[in-house]
Amino acid sequence: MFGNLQPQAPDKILALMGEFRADTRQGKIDLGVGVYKDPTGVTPVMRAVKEAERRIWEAETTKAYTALGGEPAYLSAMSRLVLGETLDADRTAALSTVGGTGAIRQALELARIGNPGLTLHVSDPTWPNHVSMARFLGIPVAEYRYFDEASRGVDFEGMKADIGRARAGDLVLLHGCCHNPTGANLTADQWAEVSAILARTGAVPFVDLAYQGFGDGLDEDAAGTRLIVANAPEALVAASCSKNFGIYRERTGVLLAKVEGRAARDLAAGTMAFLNRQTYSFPPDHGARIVQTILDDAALAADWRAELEEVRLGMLSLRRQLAGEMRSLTGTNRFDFIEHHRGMFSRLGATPAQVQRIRDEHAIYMVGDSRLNIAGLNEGSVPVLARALVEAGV
Ligand code: PLP
Ligand code: TYF
Repeated sequence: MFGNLQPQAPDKILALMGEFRADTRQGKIDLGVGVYKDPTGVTPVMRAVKEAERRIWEAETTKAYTALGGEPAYLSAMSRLVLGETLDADRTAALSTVGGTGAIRQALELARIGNPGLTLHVSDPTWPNHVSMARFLGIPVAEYRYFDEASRGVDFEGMKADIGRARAGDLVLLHGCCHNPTGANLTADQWAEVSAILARTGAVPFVDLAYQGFGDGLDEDAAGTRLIVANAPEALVAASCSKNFGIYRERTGVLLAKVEGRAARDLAAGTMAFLNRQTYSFPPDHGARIVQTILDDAALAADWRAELEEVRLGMLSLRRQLAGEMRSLTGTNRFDFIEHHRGMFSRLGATPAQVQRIRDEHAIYMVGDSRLNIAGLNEGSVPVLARALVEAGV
């Protein structure tokens, strides 16, 4: 049996983490994996998370199983964080999942039960796991145009033409904010246009919201998601708490399914809990409890929001500094897109050979497609990166 196993292609981003660790050069810079780092290079535990953990530890009297679909208080707190005022609780089923990835996996499984013939439409490019999970499940994947290599913005005409070809019952995956890997995002008007196209075709929006609070603010980053979910008769949202709560390893996420009414909601919720049972039974509790403790306590929530805002503003300031540095080194505004992109990532548009050269000559690690993690920089390393980019002829 096990003789039949084939080696699996490694995840390039995770492989890069290993290569960076193995590099013994002084002053090496990790701009690879999408994990937030503060200016000292540390991925901190947020203050509110520490405090919530203390309270949980003190109050917790049992480790008995919770609920198959997750704790209702967590589900309701996350539904409100994601959908805000637009939440229609009568029509929204929620599921606690193993991170945002678990929510994506369960969303694909749920959609496939609903429509076994569906195609998943993803942006070109997208987070590699979107494609690999769909393929693993045997779901056909179609790419829609998204990134405009010339402007490093969104090729919106191409995107509209391609998603316009999705059939009724297909899933169209949209990054809610902070597009991974490009950093290029839709404007509010463009979200509205996408929503109208989906309404015309009957394709179902599936929003991956992994960086709420990392772009323009918590509500701002959810605005596109809220609009598209409010306008669609049916929609899926996979939200991750890994980044905005900094609880990566706790594996905390939520799947929201907006459906046609109360009966459909109960049916969807039952099917979603069933999917948890078929995959890993009860979802992990600790991260969900942290998130719920924070969101349901006004003072803790305010402190969390303030710290998240510092993180967001820090990344924006690094974007500005890098764009400015590139302006003065190149004498052009070719790199201003770095300032316009949002979230942790920007795709620079360097060739694989240039990315490799920058790694070899400067020990600066970016993903092969020239995605860089802005949070891997600090004020001191921005000029180092800028010089390396210019030297490599990017
Ligand atoms: N979706 C995107 C676009 C991501 O970048 C990530 C990052 O890890 C995830 C989903 C899933 O995050 P996690 O499963 O760690 O919560
Ligand atoms: O894109 C990233 O870097 C993050 C982290 O298999 C990540 O989303 C990368 C690859 C992976 C899991 C998480």
